[in-house]
Amino acid sequence: MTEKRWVRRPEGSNWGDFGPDDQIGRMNLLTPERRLRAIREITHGETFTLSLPLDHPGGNTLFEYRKEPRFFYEKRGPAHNYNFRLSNVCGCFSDVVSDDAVLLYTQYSTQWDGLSHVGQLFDADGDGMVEKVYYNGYRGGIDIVGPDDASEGQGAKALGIENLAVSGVQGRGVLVDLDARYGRERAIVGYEDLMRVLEEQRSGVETGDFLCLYTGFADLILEMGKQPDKELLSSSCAVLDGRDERLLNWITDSGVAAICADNFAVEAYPAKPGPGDTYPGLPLHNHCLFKLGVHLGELWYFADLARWLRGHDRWTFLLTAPPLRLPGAVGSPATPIATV
Ligand code: UVW
Repeated sequence: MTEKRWVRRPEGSNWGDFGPDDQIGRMNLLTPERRLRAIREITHGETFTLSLPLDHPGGNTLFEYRKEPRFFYEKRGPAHNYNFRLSNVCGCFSDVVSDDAVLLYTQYSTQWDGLSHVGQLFDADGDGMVEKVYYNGYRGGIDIVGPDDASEGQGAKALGIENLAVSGVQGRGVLVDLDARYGRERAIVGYEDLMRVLEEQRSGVETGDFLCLYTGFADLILEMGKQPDKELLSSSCAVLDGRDERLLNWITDSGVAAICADNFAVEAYPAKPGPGDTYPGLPLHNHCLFKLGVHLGELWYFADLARWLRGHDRWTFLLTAPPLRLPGAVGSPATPIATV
């Protein structure tokens, strides 16, 4: 077993609790017993896809650097990768074959944020020097590297999304219907608000659950038909208040394995200013990804599932949501499935 990577861990973090080399955080809570409990949620055998088509929202989104998938032609011998005649290989072959080449921004649409997605400038050695640090003390420039770093290769050598893929992302989902409460109105949802909705639903959240927030945002995206109105999107539907300490403490205490929402960032972005001279611009990401190893699902699609659950007066289901097993990726598209 290796030494831990830090001398001081961030206040309120669980670094080291799942071991010094842990790379999946609270997904460790998905034990066989909890999966069996989740499977017992299946009463009708019906499934719902919780993904948008991955070419949505369409065009440039709120995060302009993320672009929609681009298919391109690649040379394949004398022809290219679509409608390739296998007679190019042997004259007697009658087959035509198409292969894809796609430039995919992994966090453009329905996705998982990996634990290497958001870190902090933090003094993990306790020597007064801040460094780029991620969950469990993994370092930017050493474990998560880019073209500006001296180390070879790019991407996440640690905390890559492939760790999540092999961990078996399956457990009990609890849907919180914020859409029913707030509709399209912009609402910054804090602890009290969330508790009120859970209470109205008569829903409880248990250790190892996936907290799924239905706000109606993905429905709005679909209605926009790949012509996203950025102004409208950034002023619509509910988002969590990442500056609400009571909400953050509840996330810690609730034991949720992950939080999944149908909006861009789960939380309000940009968030309200924080205390001090420097503070996290994404306080809920800081709390979840950096401190607790709680993965965040974003731009999921919940409308059909929500309608069914509401009609059956229940809010729980089996959730199966592996990311791509793409080594080194800091996030991944996902096609989550709910089974009821
Ligand atoms: C950000 O960088 C804000 O990303 P996301 O919301 O996808 O986690």
